[in-house]
Amino acid sequence: MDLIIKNGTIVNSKESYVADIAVADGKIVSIAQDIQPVDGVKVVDASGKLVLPGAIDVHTHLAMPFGGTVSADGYFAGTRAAACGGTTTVFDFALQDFNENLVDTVKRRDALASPEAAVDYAFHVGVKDVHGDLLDSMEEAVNFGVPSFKVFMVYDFGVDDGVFYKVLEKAKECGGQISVHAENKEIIGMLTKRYLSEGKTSAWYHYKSRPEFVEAEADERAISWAKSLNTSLYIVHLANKAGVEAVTKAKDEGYEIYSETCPHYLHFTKEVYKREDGRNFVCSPPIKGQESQDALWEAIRRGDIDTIATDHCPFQSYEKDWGIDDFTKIPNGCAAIENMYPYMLSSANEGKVSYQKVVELCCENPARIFGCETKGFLSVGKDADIVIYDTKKDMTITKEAMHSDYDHTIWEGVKLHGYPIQTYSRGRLVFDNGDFVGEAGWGKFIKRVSRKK
Ligand code: DUC
Ligand code: ZN
Ligand code: ZN
Repeated sequence: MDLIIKNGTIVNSKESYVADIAVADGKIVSIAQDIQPVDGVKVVDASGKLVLPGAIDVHTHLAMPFGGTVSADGYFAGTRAAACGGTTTVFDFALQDFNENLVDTVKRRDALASPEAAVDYAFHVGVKDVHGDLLDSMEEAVNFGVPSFKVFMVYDFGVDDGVFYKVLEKAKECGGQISVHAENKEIIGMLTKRYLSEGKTSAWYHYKSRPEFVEAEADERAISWAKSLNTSLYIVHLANKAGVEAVTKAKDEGYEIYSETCPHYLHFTKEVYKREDGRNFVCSPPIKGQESQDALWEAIRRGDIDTIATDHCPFQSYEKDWGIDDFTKIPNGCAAIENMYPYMLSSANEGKVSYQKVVELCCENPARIFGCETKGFLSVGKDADIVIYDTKKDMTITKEAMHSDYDHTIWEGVKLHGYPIQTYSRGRLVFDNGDFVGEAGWGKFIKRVSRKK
């Protein structure tokens, strides 16, 4: 035995109770009342504190070439910040090159991540080319322990409807889980051209060119294809009310449709795009109106949102400034990797949802949907990815207090009630009272099980 966390309130999605947790060799080996330490075991008193599973952020873009630059957090900075926000597993998107086997895509990105990661990590593969036998390499990726793929309906690396459908069919056959970034590319293109030609170039027109229906229509279309194949589909960063309704309807009809939303859609509204610093909030899909935000919170409470993840993709101020006079030149993306779990837990502390619900959304459901068998739950045999949370510690988010490499954050000044005080990654302390105490290279590549297992 290496570590005992004593007297904390253990929170899983279905129950919470006071007990001790014992850890050996990175695993939880006992959860019981009054576990007695043996010589040399570190004992941490968690009386009055919550003891939570580490969060799993299934949506990040680290060191991502995008928008004419590369996102500001690489694998070390991003996972360091994750650890400091209680996130102990980070999923990144490995985007396929044209003509590249999908296992090679994973290996190419893993060569960057492996020496740098401070917490455990996994990949989804962003698919863009399925010609020849590349489609079959989806099955190779599943067998390699990477059973999840993403298609984009927008961007120059997006796929057309036919390719998306083929990918869905193949995933059904080989046990893959498909995620989709759903927005209507044609309408965005047309509206963008129109606004630019009218001299409407501020960040507000980023929202105006991608309003609610642009996302909803794509959600509905993507869901209808998954339904036609009776296969599963996971909608990333769901941000609009009509899309939520489409997900609810599909779930009610018995289809395996999952949805994820992100903290920025739950906290901010489209009004941020009218601010002088509106460009800093530019991400896609854009943040929507109050009605959509309310619908997201209601869907969380009903169980129609399955996961919270970040879409963490920060850029530096000078890069955001490229779009001062032209919203199309603003690199899309914002920071959140260190804020997701504290923000959701603070929402629980304020009574918006329960702590158990937050653990379900941020830990248990991501582990279940994406096949992380050893993560997301505090029970004997699981990895000792553990967060100690002080419900009484107040925190105001500032760029200085965060642990990323970005130079600004959209979360600046947001007040949280309660905050993580320690994070353990497989039993190793990686965050201690405000400080990162982990190391690059500690994080392991997590191979996962497929839906067909
Ligand atoms: N949206 C963003 O805002 N950034 C990264 C990729 C994406 O889909
Ligand atoms: Zn996206
Ligand atoms: Zn994304």
